[in-house]
Amino acid sequence: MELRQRIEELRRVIEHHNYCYYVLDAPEITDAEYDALMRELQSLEEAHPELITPDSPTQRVGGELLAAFATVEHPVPLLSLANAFTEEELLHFDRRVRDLAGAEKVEYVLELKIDGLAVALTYEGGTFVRGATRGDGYRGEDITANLKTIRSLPLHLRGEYPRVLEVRGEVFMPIEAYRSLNAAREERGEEPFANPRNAAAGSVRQLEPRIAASRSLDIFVYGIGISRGREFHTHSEALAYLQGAGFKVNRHYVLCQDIGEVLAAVRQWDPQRRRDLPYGIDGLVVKVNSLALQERLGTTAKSPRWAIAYKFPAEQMVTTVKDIIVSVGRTGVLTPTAVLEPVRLAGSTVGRAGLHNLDYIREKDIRLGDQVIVQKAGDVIPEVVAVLPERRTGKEREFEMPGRCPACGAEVVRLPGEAAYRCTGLACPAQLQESLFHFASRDAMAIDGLGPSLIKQLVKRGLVKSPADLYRLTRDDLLGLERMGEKSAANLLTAIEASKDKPWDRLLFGLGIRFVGSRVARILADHFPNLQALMAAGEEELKAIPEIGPKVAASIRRFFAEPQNQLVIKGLEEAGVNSGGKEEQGETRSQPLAGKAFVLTGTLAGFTRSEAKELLEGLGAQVQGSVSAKTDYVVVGANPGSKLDKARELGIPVLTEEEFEVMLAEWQSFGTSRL
Ligand code: 3BA
Repeated sequence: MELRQRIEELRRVIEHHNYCYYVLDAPEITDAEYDALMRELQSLEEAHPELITPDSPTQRVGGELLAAFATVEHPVPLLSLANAFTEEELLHFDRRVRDLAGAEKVEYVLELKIDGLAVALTYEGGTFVRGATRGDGYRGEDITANLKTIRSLPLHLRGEYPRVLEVRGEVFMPIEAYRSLNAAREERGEEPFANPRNAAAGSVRQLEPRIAASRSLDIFVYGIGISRGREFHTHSEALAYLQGAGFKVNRHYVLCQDIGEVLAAVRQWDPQRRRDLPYGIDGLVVKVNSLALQERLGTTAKSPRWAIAYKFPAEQMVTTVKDIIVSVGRTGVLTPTAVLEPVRLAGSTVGRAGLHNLDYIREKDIRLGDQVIVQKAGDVIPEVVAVLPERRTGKEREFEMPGRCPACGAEVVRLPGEAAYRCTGLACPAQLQESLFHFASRDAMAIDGLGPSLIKQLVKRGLVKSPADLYRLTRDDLLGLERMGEKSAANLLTAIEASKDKPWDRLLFGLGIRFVGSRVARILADHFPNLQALMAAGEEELKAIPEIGPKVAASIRRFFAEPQNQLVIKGLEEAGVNSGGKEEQGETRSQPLAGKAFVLTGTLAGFTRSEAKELLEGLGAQVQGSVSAKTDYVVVGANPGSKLDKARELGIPVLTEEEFEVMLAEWQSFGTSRL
């Protein structure tokens, strides 16, 4: 047989046996037979490396060590799910759906909510080409190499497939694998993972695919984000298709004729049945079955109106408060935390519980040494819900807020009208550490490897006094730190360097301005060409932006008015961190669209949103996050949102993608002909 043919046949056969073993859980051959096939393929590929393709089953393991994950823009955002905590809230959800639909009853699918990590998998021409984390829903990280190590993830779709298919699912670590991983970690003196979800997240985000490969991850898929070349009519049809295409679809989903059937199915999931599953779930998901109705219901800013997560009631345990410790946050606020006698609760070991502030401790009358009821629901921080005063021995002691900051010794004050106590130390290392940690965090500058213990050392040695100092660190600075080898130092410097090119809304979020979360940062970055323009904006101009209220506007002004902050920003810009580019930059180019404001809505087939934005901005236009009287054009893709209605209401010209493309070409040639 021809070599090429044999290789192709081996790949087909191996994939088939992967499917039987990992998806169907019904192997057709022995491990030894499987290994022999794999070895034959490996040796043929070794002898003919030119025939290796990225979709060969040999390529699941052993990708190159990565310096950092690339950012992936989600063409269709991965929205979040609204929550319901009671049956009443489910009934309310159903009433709203029926009202909006004008229907007597609505068909739903009830699914398990797998406690893992949401990912999007892209298949082009039936082949797996890319996988990304959900990230903030709009942008995630490219984790293709690590996802390929999951044997139940098909590298090729079975049967007929759409040209482009983007599938959404949840990567998780089975409970068994989680237990043995933690046992092994503890044996090596490493910190165990707090729960299977963290273990899965930590593994998927390993820069060393070989480590990810050793972590027995698995995946269930539950939805389709994009399908070009095939239409679906119901969610259950999509699930059936995904199953047929070779994916693992969780078998516990049920099609319900109305909300009554949903509630009956929900009641089946008592704590015992939940514990019997070999993987963790943190609730159930109710989804409208008809895709036409889903479309009509649409989405709110954050989540679809056609789906809701039902969270199981929190589990509770009794334990002892051994101590109450105080930590200092980024804004100097002192936060008390209860140190507990560790207890098993809702699938993880709980040793700490958040206590919010002194008022909370007084209100619940929590004392050192008290027996308390702690509760934990899903991934939220455990809390102390009540004290058991009848169990007091008289040895319990009241907690007092320290008068001086535990980190820097500066005076602690309580501002009038605030529940919080704050450290007044301008140079408080705890505040600095927290702001650096936030700056480096995933949704901000995503500097991998810059964790809390490293930041602590950098601050303690005076190497870093502000985020700008991170960009002045040298290899020698790092090599002088504890537990820092050549390789980690090089990786960290690469990660710091790479962070310079992040979109500037991340920098803005990373600065840690009060009330400026990642969403507000994105809105601001859509509105202003760069950080300098934002810094120059007055409070009125800020308030004029839809979604920016007076509190946020005042906080932004206050932050930028502070000379210390201006200095840090100058340092960041001098270090070459992307802050949206200099305004003068455009002056050398022709800018036929200078002064024009655009809004993009819906999914464009030909470009990602950021490509379209870049093109427009390159021509001098401004791309806004929402439609207002100041908008000049609205460009609509597939499934446009309420922005389209708003544009029509205000009589603003609406461009289809084709019209947009034609005009873009004209504008571009206009631009060059003038050069
Ligand atoms: N179904 C998580 N979101 C889910 C598509 C919607 C959705 C989930 C789900 C929004 C699970 C939020 C993040 C995300 C788009 C993923 C599920 C699960 N359905 N079964 C309705 O098992 N954890 N998560 N957004 N895809």
